[in-house]
Amino acid sequence: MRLYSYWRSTAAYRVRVALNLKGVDYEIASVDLAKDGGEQHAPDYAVLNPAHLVPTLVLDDGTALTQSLAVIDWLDAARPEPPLLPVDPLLRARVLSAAHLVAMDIHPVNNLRVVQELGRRFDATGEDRADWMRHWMRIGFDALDHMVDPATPFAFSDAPTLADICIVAQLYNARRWGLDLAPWPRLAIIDAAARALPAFADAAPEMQPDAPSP
Ligand SMILES: N[C@@H](CCC(=O)N[C@@H](CS)C(=O)NCC(=O)O)C(=O)O
Repeated sequence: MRLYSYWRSTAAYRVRVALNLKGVDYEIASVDLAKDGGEQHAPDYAVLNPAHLVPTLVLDDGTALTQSLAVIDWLDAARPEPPLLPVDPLLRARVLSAAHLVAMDIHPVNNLRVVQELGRRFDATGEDRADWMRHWMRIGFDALDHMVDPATPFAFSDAPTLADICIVAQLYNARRWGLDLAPWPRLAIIDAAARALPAFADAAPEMQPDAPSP
C-alpha cells in the first residue's frame, strides 16, 4: 500500500498510526502542502484525491481511499485486529463522538486552506492565524476533556482506539501552534500514554521521511 501523506498533516498522522497499529506494510509518498502552489493541487494527485487534501491510501490493486476516518474504518473492517472501535454500541458511540469532535469540529476550521483564506480575505497576520487555531482548539479541548473516561489508561479503555488516534494528532497540532495544554491534564496523560507505543511513535511527524532534518 502507498500512503500519500505530509509529515505535519494531522489527518495523515491519524492514518499512519492506524496502519502501524494494524501492522500493515506501507510506503509513504510525500505531498508537500507547504510548497508554492501546494502539491495537493497537482493534477496527478487530484485524480487520486478530488478534494485536494491528504491523506490518500492507495491499495495494491490501485484503489484510492480518501478521508482519514473512512480510510481507518476500511482498515478496521479489512484487518480487524487490534480493533480500533469497541464492540459495545454505547462505548463505540462515545469513541466515535470524541473522534468526530476532533476530525469534524476542530480540524476543518483549522485547515491550511482556511487559514490561508483568512489571510487573503481579511489580511490576517501570522499572529491572527495562530490565535484562530488556538481558539478552536481551546473550545474543542474543553468539550473533549468532559467526554473521555477520567480513569482508563487510554481515552476510553485499556487499549488505544480511534479516539486516541485523533487526540494524539490534534495535541501535536496544539503544541505546534503554541497552545498551553495545562488546562487539560487528562488529555495530556492520554496523549503521553499513546505516544509511548511504537505504533504512535513511528507515525510522529518528526519521524517521517519528508520531515526536515532536525
Ligand atoms: N477530512 C479530511 C481532511 C483532510 C485534510 O484537510 N488534510 C489537510 C492536512 S491535515 C490538507 O490536506 N490540507 C491541504 C489544504 O488545506 O490545502 C480527512 O480527514 O482526511
